Amino acid sequence: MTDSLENWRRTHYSNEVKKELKGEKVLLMGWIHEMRDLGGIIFVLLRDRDGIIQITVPSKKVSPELFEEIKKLKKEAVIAVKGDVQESPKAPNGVEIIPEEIKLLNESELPLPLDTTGNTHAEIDTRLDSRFLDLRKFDVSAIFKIKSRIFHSIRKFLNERGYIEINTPKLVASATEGGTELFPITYFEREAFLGQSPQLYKQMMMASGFDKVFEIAPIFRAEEHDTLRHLNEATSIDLETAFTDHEDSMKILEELIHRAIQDVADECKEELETLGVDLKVPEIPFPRVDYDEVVEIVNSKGVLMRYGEDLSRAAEKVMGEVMDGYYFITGWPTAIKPFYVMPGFENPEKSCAFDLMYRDLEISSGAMRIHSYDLLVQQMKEKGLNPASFERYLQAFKYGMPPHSGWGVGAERLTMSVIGAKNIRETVLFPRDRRRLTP
Ligand code: AMO
Repeated sequence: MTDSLENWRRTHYSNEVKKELKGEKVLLMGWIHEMRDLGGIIFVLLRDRDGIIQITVPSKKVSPELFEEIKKLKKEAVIAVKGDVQESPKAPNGVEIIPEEIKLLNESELPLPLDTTGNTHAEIDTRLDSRFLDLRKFDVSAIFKIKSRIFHSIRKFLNERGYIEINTPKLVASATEGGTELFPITYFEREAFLGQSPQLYKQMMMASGFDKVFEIAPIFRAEEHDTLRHLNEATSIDLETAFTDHEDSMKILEELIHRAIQDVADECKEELETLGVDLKVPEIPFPRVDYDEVVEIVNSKGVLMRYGEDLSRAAEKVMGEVMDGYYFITGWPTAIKPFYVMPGFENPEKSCAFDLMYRDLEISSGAMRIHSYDLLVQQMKEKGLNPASFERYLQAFKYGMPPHSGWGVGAERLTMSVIGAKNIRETVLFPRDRRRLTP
């Protein structure tokens, strides 16, 4: 089983083998999904990334050696098969392969720790423990094909708009989103942290003159709570644009979400069908609900929310019942938003910050930022932060910082909203949560 692959090169994925290839020779590679040995005939279901194909082995049509070799194959073994395409109305895709040669590339131990057919229900923890096996199921891999399409679509959209993709450090010296949710690490003889957000870096890039930047990268949050919406390592899609305000940032965000969902609807039809998702492309502009109105709505539904409080879980649920789909919450009190958020121009108590929600789930936060050095230092002090520990960041505000705005979208939460997942862990290959650090 350590033979070379010489003369064994894949010609097709299973879903590419169609009736039009009738009579042609093909070479496929994959895993044994199921074996049905009916004595004189064996049916092998070969699974690859994109589907399942039937290999039909009638004892009368293949050599006795090949028949015996195939008979010995076991579930989830890795094989390559060369053969002829034949029409077969009862087989998946209406075709089957009559094998000429088979190569066993590797065996699989049995029993499997997880059923790969999906016929036996498994709890999420069992599935995550053997995630590579879990990912062999089409309803699981479909999620990641969709997530990949979302990233592709976002990159394409932002490239078209002239955004520059950047990479910023994930080993950092200070907090950005309020000091309690950091993972401390040892950085030689100093203390450092895993980055919670590229916030300070993307803002410094505005002082560089890059004008329009985005980054897709991990963020680390030492959240103690174990919920269906929080991860300790998530993927953030961050964007920052110079010479713009929060209204501009909301506009580009809704256009981007609209485009990503449109692309998924157009290009992931099979995956959506596998997941049973009837995806509706949301209309833009998304509704804007002022924070004051949110407080009123929540209280009117019997859930207590005082002015100046963030949305509790119960408040989010109320909003999710009232607002179906994507909507912005605007006009947040300055007091509960991070130090870099611009206070309102008419009423400084109400900030230039917004959140994008999908029903009861927060997908994104963003704002126009403070670009005045003095105001920024004042806001830091008001939030109990020490400006001295932000010296290198603050420097960028002394030498020509343009007005700017931006946002951060949680890629997993966005994916959840697209596929209707209830648990964020479904949208991460190897989730990091309060209890899970392996695999
Ligand atoms: P915020 O902290 O709201 O804002 O994060 C932005 C978005 O990131 C996602 N997110 C998470 N997803 C899963 N698990 C988590 N623990 C988690 N934490 C955050 C959410 C959230 O809306 N610097 C600002 C953004 C900006 O203003 O540009 C920030 O980090 O979808």
